[in-house]
Amino acid sequence: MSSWMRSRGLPSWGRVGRSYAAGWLAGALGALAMAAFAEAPAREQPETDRTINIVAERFTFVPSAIKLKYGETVELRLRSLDTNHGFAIPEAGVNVIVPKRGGGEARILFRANERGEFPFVCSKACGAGHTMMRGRIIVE
Ligand SMILES: [Cu+2]
Repeated sequence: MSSWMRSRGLPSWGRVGRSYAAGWLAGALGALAMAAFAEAPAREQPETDRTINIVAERFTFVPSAIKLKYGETVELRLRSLDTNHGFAIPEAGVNVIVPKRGGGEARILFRANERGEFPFVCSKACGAGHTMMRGRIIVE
């Protein structure tokens, strides 16, 4: 069992989709309108450049500092070694449940289309150290 979620903030598929639509419209207005139309690919999930596995366990995420290159697209796969946790990237509008041990993984597509640091936190109360359970994505 896994849950897919598209982030809605800046580093997100939503942004990718709008950029792509804008590019397609510009092409359709040009001399190669028919060619652009014929070659417009189906809207599928873009391929990811790599997968990053993240393990959640009271009260850490490992790794807790994830460096990405500007422009790359990654799939974050999260699994828990104990109880249910949450994984939220507030600035990207991401918030998913990381199912308890044996319950599968949560998957998130993240496009690094903005430089900077994007903190992430556990968003599901998981015990005494819950508020210390955090990390950051660094887009360089
Ligand atoms: Cu927690």
